[in-house]
Amino acid sequence: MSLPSGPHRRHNPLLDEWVLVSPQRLERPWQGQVESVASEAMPAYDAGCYLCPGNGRAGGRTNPAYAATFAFDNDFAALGPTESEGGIDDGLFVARPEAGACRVLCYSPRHDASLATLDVPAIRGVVDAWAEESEALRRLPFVGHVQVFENRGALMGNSNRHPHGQVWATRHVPSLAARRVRSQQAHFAATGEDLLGSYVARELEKRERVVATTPDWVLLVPFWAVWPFETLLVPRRRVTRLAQLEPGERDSLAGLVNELHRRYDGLFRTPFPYSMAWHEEPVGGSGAGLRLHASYFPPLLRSASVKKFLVGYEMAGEPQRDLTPESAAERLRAVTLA
Ligand code: H2U
Repeated sequence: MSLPSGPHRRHNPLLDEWVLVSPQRLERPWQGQVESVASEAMPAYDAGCYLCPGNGRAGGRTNPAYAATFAFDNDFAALGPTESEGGIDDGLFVARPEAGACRVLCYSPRHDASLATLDVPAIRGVVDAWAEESEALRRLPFVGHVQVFENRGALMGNSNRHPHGQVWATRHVPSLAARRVRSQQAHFAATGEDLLGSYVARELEKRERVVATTPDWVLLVPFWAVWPFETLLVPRRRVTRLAQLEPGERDSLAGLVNELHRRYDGLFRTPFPYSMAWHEEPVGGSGAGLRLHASYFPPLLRSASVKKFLVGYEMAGEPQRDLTPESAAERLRAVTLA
């Protein structure tokens, strides 16, 4: 059995949805198109940045003179610890209050740093901060799920280049996270194996979509990728939370995160925009059949300015892509690392 060379649909077993792949629409071969995008010089410190050390934030708060990572409560939090009053449920109109917490996590005091330029020990500090922030929120009595994520670049709605991510905690497990959990639990109930463990083992045999590996981690373009250069980062040992990672696994994750960012930035020679998310087990479950993983969803398609839009057919029907995940993995592997 081989992959169809023409139009076909691929199943995403984590979200139980399909992506339409139309490889024949790529009329021309890859040109490795690189635009000369003026890369604005970035200062190491920006007096106008609300994330730089010592600077003021909304509401009159001031950042400390931090030297590594720094996390704080989002001054414009989407959620608070106290649920609002009220709620309706008459079958068609359903609205329920939600409680939670929102944190902002600065990866470095340097305004001009990125996960591509920070050294591996500094990125290890970011890995530790992801884990610590998540655990601290999980301990709050009203928290049922924690989402570590990052939006990078103006294309993803973030105009502040200071390297940072966010952590949102909610009482309820959000819709997409709940689907990931349900799929993994169903696979485990049916097979006795964890879905991502089995999937990654098969990918390591095939090697078509693997971008890079370490003794502890596998980085690949998933078979069901929607975004052109979407990647999935999976630990070889089954853990369900960042906090369960051993020191060696954290170091090797830091190295691989750095490599991935250098590959992304090198692809179109531009600071690659993306949304990134860690998928940890919800609070209070058994974790059986689940495996920690991270997703990178980058929108760029052909160059620093040509992005993939999820519009029209995709809003109405299902996501569609022309570039195959196999070609995307090949192109990411081919990036020369400076
Ligand atoms: P982005 O990653 O989307 O740029 O988010 C940065 C967050 O920083 C955003 O959620 C918060 C915004 O609410 N913020 C503060 O908490 N304090 C400020 O003074 C400005 C921005």
